[in-house]
Parts: sequence; structure tokens; C-alpha cells
Amino acid sequence: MTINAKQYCEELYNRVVKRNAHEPEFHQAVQEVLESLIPVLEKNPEYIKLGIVESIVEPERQIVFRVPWVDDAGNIHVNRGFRVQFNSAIGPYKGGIRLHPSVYIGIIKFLGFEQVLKNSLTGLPIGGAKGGSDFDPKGKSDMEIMRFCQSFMTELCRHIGQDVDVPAGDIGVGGREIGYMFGQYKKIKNAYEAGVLTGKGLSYGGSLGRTQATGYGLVYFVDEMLREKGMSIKGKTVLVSGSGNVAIYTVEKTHEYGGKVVAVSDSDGYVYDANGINVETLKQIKEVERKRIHEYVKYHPTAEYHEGCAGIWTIPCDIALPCATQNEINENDAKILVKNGCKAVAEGANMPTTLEGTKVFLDNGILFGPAKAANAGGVATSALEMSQNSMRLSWTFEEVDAKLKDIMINIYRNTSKAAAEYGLKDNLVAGANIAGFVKVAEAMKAHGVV
Ligand code: NDP
Ligand code: 2IT
Repeated sequence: MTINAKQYCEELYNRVVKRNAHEPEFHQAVQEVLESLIPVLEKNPEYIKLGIVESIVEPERQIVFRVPWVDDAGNIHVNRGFRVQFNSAIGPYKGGIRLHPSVYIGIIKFLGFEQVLKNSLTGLPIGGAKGGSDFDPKGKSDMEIMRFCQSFMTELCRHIGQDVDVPAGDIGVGGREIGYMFGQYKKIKNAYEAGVLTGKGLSYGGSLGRTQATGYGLVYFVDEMLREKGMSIKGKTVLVSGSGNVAIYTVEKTHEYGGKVVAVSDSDGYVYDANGINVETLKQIKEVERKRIHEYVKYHPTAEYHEGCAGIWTIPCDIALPCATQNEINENDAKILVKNGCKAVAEGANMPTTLEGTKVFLDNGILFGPAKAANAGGVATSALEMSQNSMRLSWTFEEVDAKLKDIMINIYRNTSKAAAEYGLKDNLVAGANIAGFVKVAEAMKAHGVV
């Protein structure tokens, strides 16, 4: 019996929508991947016959739990916690934890699904997962954050382990939160299992370079993507949305490479600084004081603050690097960027461009680095942290950074090669989905129906 791959993917997509009702972000992530896989499945129908495509869109396990905690005034709050262990074909589950009021199962599922393919692209042995909670860390005291993290880990610890599932940071989770979670895990398990979490502090098993890795990796990817076309970052005007971990180190590395980042943002608005965003000020406001981005103009009075985060995409630029959150660039934003002369876009955030926005970029010949490939430097360095924990050794910053750079260049090349192999030259969206999928699919084929 011959299988029509296109029809199969359409039917499977419809089943995914039905089975995961009211989860539009997950549908969006699946739709993009299934569309990319059609040529692969036409060539290799056994991935359909062996149930691999159907399995890859179904998480291996979904854990939903109650997270009660007490605030400083003695009031009790009850949040919801999630961990979606999506696929463990090529390694232990691996992926971050997001704390944001918008978190629900559909967000965690889309992130877990993308993580499977992203982790495969790194070339390192890590499966895919994601977790989080609808807890809002904004305005909480250190002690409230600690009590929340402890309660979250009291349940999560049953489901993770250095050879089982290794969480890390994402939106709302950085070094402070990982520290509290690690402390609680260690206490409950009575074991020093350093590799159970990544993004740890340097005094207890963290890796040099992990804090910088996603942003630096993004810029290494962009540099390679431009170099291939005879271009470079030097002298380019760059927009970076967000002002968190990924955004800060994207700004820092872009400046090192001779580009000028003129704007950053948060969910309230954006800052425009024609002189180039000062990264030390950014670190002071966001990492030390944990304040809002409008504070920037107090330090640099010639800079401008504008309400509304989407306005950032109306600033003329050569390169746009969305580093805040999902669906922050829609079709209209993409059209404005193209009209204003933007030549390259690379995604530091996960799924920051809508499907319609992506189409605008691809149709207009914009160099476009999709999240799975372009922001994989963070999780790749997490895997390097796991390696160091297993060896009970630590590498220098230079060693880690050199490995990260190599990994990002390889991701660009493998992604671009996979696209070309299927007649989709320069479509890195398809290339990333294909290259990420094939490795996982081969492992699943070898493991049988499990
Ligand atoms: P942070 O919490 O450090 O920063 C998040 C930034 O994004 C903040 O500026 C925040 O603004 C903004 N933001 C968050 N939610 C929204 C929203 N709904 N609308 C507008 N702005 C928003 O997170 P990270 O920098 O770690 O993560 C940023 C993105 O990068 C996410 O998509 C994450 O999944 C992705 N990523 C992170 C990796 C990592 O290693 N940390 C690795 C790979 C991808 P505000 O303060 O106003 O909320
Ligand atoms: O989206 C991501 O890749 C991350 N948040 C990093 C995950 C990790 O395990 O380092």
C-alpha cells in the first residue's frame, strides 16, 4: 500500500488538534514541523509505517501537579506545575522550566516538542522535555521565590534525575531559582546528584559560559549564516527584543562582533538608544536590580522609552533578533521589517514568529534562523555542564565557549545541508525540522515500538 505523505500529515495534524484541544501554540509548532517533513516521509515512508511520526507528536509522559506556597504575609497560594517529558529516544529528557502567568499545558507542550528537535540538532545525547508553572515571579521577595521553588521541587523531584530528566532555566528561572531547586532536591534525595539540573552556580557544579550561552550561541549562528552569503555583523544595525538572559548576552556578543544594537524591550515597552544599548547598564537594571527596562533612560537621558513592546519592530534595522517570547512577530510586524530593509532574522526566543510572519520572511528572501537551530546554544551548553558533572571536572570559559561556537557552526551547516538535500535551499526552517527529526526517528526505529 502506498502512503500519501501529505495526506497523512494533514490527517495527523487534525488528530493532534482534536486530541489537544485549546492548545493553539502546540498546534502551531506541530503544523510547521509536519509540513517540513512531507518530502522526508515521501522518501522514507517507513517513518509513517513504524508509527514514528505519530509518536513524535505525542509526549511520552505529562505530569501536572499542585504547587502550594506561603507568601511573606502568611497567605496561602496554589499554583499549577507541569513537566512534559516529550521524547527520550536519544538521551535523558532535557529542557527548561518556565515561570510565567501565561503558562498552561499547551505552552509547555509546544516548548517540549520543539526541544526534542532542537536537542537533536545540538549533536549531543539529550532527549526533550519542558516544565513550568503559572506562578508569576514579578514583585515576589527572595523568600517567596525560595518557598515556591522548594514546593515545586518537592513534587518534581519524583520525576527527574541526572539519567532521567534534567531541567534548567527558561523565562522567569535563572541562577537564583535553580539554586533553590537544587538545594531542595539534594535535601530530599540525600544525594549530591550534580547533573540533575543545569544552569547551576559555579560554586556547586555549574559550567562557565552557561549564562552567556544562548545569546552568544545565537550570534555565532547569525555570524555563520551571514558569512555564507558574503555578509557580516560588522556595522549592522540590530534590534533585540526582550531584556532577559538571552537578550542581554545577545547584545553583548553583537557589540563584540561590531554590530550596533539600538533597541531592547520588556513586555511593557521598548528603549531606543541611537548610540547603541549599553550592556553594563542593561545588566545592572535587569540582573542586579531586577527592575523594568524604562529605568534605562535614567542612566542614558538621550535614549527614548516607548510604551508597547511591539513597536520595536517598526525601527529600521539590518538584523532583527527576537529574544522575548512566542508569537512576538506577527505577519504585519514581519512586513514592516522587510519594508524597512531588514536582511536577516534569527530567533533567540522559542517560536517568536507566527507561521504567517515566517512565510513573509521566507517569501522575501530574508535570511531566517529558526529558534530550534539558532537558540540551541543554551541547551547545548547545558549538555556540556552535564558532561563536566559526570567527569567531576570543570572546563575553562574559553574551552566551553570554543565548543559552543563549533556546535553553532555545525548546526548552521547541518541545517542548511538538510534543506538543500530536499531541494529547499536556504529554507532553514525546513532544514532544522528535517535534520532534527531524522536523528530522533532513526533512534526510535532502532528501539522498536516502545
Ligand atoms: P528571562 O525571564 O530572562 O527574560 C524574558 C524576557 O522576555 C523579559 O524581558 C520579559 O519581559 C520578556 N517577556 C516574557 N514574556 C513576555 C510576554 N508575554 N510578552 C512580552 N515580553 C515578554 O527569559 P530568557 O531570556 O531566558 O528567555 C527568553 C526567550 O528565550 C524565551 O522564549 C525562552 O524560551 C527562550 N530561550 C531561553 C533559553 C535560556 O537558556 N534561558 C534557551 C533557549 C531559548 P517582562 O520582564 O516584561 O516579562
Ligand atoms: O529553550 C531552551 O532551550 C532552554 N530554555 C534551555 C534548556 C536547557 O536545558 O538548558
